[in-house]
Amino acid sequence: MEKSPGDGVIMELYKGPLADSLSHVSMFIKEYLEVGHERTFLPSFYADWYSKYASFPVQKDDTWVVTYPKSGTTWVQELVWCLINDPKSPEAELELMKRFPFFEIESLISPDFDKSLLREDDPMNSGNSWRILQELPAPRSIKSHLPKALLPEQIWQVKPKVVYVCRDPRDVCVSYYYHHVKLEGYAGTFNQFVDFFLADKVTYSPIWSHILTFWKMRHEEHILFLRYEDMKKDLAAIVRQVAGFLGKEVDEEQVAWLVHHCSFGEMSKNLAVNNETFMSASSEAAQKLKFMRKGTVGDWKNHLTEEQQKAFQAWTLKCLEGSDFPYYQDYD
Ligand code: PPS
Repeated sequence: MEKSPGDGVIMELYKGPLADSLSHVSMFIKEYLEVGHERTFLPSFYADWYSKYASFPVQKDDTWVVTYPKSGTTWVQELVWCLINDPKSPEAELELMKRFPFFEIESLISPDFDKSLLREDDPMNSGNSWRILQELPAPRSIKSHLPKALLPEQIWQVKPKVVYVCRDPRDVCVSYYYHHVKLEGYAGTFNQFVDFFLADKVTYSPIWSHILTFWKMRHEEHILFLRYEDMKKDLAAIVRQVAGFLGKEVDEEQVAWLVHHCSFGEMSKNLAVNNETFMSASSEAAQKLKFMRKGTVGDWKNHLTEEQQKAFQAWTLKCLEGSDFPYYQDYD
C-alpha cells in the first residue's frame, strides 16, 4: 500500500523485523503503516481516514489539545474544558470523549473488530466519534495524538488555539505499556515493549519528532507548549497560564477550585474523565489496572533496568542532535 507524495502523503506497510511480534501488541491492530516523512507508525486502516482528516474544516474558535499518547492529555483536556465552559454545569458530567472528542479514534480500530463487545454509544463504535465531531457546537474542543504533519491542514491557516503537552518519554513508555495491557490486550513483556518503543514502532511514534515540531513552534501566538512535569510541580501556575492563553480571566478562588478539580485524586474519582467506562481487555492483569494509574513523575526509575536507561540515553541524544530542547536528558 503506497501513495505517491502527490496524493499528499507516503504510506508504506511496515514489514520490518518486528512486524510479527507487533501483530500481538493490540487486539485492534494487526498491521501498521509508516506514514509521511517522519514515518509515523499508525494502524493500517488509518489509510482510509487520511484524506478526511487532512481536509477536516477547522474553526478559529476551536481549541485543539495535541499530544503524543500518555503525556497528560486527559488532564489538560479537563482543565481546558473547564476554562472554556461552565465546570459546574450538567455538561461537565458528560464523558470527556463526548464533550471533547478524540479526533482520529476511529482510525485506531479495525473495521473487522467485533464491536458487539462495545456499548452502542461507545465513542469507539463505528461512526460515533465522527458524528460527535460533526455535531459538536462551537466553540469546539478537540483532542488529537496526530503529529503536526497529519493534523488537518486548515489548523495552520485558520490558526485556532493549540495546547501541546509533552512528558518525559521514559515515563510515557511506562504509562503506554500499562495502557496497552489494559486497553489493547497486550500480553507481551515490558522489556519487549521497551524495544518496540525505542525502535519507534508503537502507535504514533516517533515521539521525539512529535515533541520537537511543536517545541519549534512554541513561540507562535496560537500555540501553547506545556510539560507534564511542570503541571505536577505547580498546577496553579499552569492554570493561570492556560487561562491567559485562552483569553479567560480567573480569580484566585477559581484557580484553587480548578487545581482541586484537576488533581489526580479528584480526576481518579470522576467518572466523566477517569475512562473507567472504556472496555478493558479480558486478562486479569488488565482488569486490575486503572487508566488513572499513578500520575507521578519518574516512575521509569521503578521500571527500567540500567541497560534500558542507557539505551534511552543513547536514543535521546541521537534524536536531540542539533536541537535546543533542554529537558529529559538527566542521566546521572
Ligand atoms: S491518553 O490515553 O493517551 O489520552 O493518556 P493521557 O491522558 O495522555 O495520559 C495518561 C497519564 O496521565 C496521568 N494523569 C494524571 N497525572 C497527574 N494528575 C492528573 N490529574 C492526571 N490525569 C491523568 C495518568 O495517570 C496516566 O499516567 P500514568 O503514569 O500511567 O499514571
